[in-house]
Amino acid sequence: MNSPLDLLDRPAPTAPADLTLRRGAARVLIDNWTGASTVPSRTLYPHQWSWDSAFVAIGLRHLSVRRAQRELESLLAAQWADGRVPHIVFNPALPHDAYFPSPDFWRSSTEGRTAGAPSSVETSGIVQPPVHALAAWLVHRADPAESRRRGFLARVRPRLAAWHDYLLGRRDLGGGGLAAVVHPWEPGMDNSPSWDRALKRVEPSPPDTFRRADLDHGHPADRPTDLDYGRYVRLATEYREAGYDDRVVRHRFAVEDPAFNALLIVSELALAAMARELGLPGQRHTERAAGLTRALVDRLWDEQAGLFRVRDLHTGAPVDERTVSGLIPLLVPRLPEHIVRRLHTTLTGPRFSAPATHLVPSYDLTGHAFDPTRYWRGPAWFNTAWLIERGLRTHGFQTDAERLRTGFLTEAGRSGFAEYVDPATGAACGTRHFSWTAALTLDLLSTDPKEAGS
Ligand code: 9WN
Repeated sequence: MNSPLDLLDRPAPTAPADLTLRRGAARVLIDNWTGASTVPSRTLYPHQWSWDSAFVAIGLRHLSVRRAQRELESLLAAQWADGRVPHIVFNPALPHDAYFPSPDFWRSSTEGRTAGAPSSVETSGIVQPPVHALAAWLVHRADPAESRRRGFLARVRPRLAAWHDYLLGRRDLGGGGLAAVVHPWEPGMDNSPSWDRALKRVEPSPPDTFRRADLDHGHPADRPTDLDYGRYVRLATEYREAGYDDRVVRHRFAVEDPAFNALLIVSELALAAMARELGLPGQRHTERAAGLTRALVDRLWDEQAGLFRVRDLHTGAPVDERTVSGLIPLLVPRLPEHIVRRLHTTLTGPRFSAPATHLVPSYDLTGHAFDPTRYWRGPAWFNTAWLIERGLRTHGFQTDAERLRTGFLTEAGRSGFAEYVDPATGAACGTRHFSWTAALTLDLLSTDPKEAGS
C-alpha cells in the first residue's frame, strides 16, 4: 500500500500555483481515503458512492494507479448478481445515524436477496450514472504496463459489461433502447427541476417517519427540501418493498436522462477499447454505442431548444426544463455535426454561460426555478464541468475547453474544493474538501489532449 508521501512522488506540474493546487487536491484525497476507497466527504457523505468513486479514480490515477484501481474494484466488489452497481456501499464501521438513508433503511442483504444483492456487504438498492468503464479505461491508460501486470482490465471488464447489460436489459423501461432511472438519486442530480413534475405524482412519506442526517452538516438552503426528501423516501421504500426486482416493480418515477445515457455511450466505447486491448471481440460494444447514440437523438434531442431533454416515461413527453444534463451528451464522439454546433451555441448563450466563473450552471440561468445555491437547481458543479470540458475537446472546441478548464481550476482552488459553487460569484456551497472536486482538479492539471474521445 502506498504511504501518503508516495502519492506525491509522481511527475507534477511545475508552475508554483499549479503545484500548490495539486498539493491541496492530493491532501483532500489522502484525507478522504478509508483504506479501500474514498468517501466523497468525511462529514456529509461518509460511505462509498458509485459515480463519485469513478471520478475519484480518474484523479487518483495521477497520484497512485494502484489506489485508483482499488477504488474501482472495491466498488465493483459490491455489484449485485443482476449486474447493478449500487449507488452507495456502506462502511459497516459507522453508526447508522452517520447518513440517511442508512443500511437499516435499504436492508439490501435481506430485501434484495432475490434480485441478487450480496450478503457480505450492505448497499443501497438504486444506481448512479455509468461512468465506471470510462474511468477504468483512463486508469488503465495512466500506466498500461502496471495495469497489464496486475491483470486490471481482465478483472474489471466482465463486471463492467454485466453492469451495462443490467442497464440495457432491465432498465430499458421505455422500450426505445435507452436506460431509464427510477429515483431522483439515480441520475446523481437529486433535486433537478426536471424531476419536479414527475415527483408531484408521488405522495411524500411523512416527515416524522425519518430523520435527515444531511442537515447536521449541510446548510438547509443548499440542500433539497423536506418535501423532496419525503418523496425520495417514498420511492425508495416502494422499490425495497418490491425486493428491488425490476421485473415485478411498477416504478412510479421513471425517466430517461440525457447525461446518464451519454455516459453509458462513452462507457460502451471504453468497453470496446478494453476488449481490443485484451484481444477480445469488441464489436458488440461499438454497435451498442451506435444504437444508443441513435436512440438518444431520436428520443431526447430537442431541435428548437438546442439541447437534450429528459423524457418522462409516464407521460411519454419531454420535460420542459433546460438543465446541464441536456448539454453533457457533447461527450459523445459520433454525435451529428449540427447537434454539436447547436449544443455549443446553447452552452455559450445566455442560459448557461456564467462569465464570472466560466463554469456551467446546473440549470438554466434564466429559468423559472433557478436558485444559485440550492444543489442541482442552479449551482455549478465540478464533475459536470469536467464532462463538458472533455466534450468540448472531443469536438475540437479547444479555446472554450481551455476557458472552462481555467475556470474550473480557479474556482476549485478558491472554494477549498467545494462540492458546488454559485455560478455567478464562485461562492462556495455544500461541503468543502469534496473528493471529486479535488480528483478532477488533479486530472485537469495533467490533461493529456490525446485522451480526448478515447
Ligand atoms: C444522494 C455523493 C452524492 C453524489 C450525488 C449528489 C449527492 C446524495 C445526497 O451526493 O447525493 O445520493 O445525500 O444528497 O447529488 O450526485 O453522488 O457525493
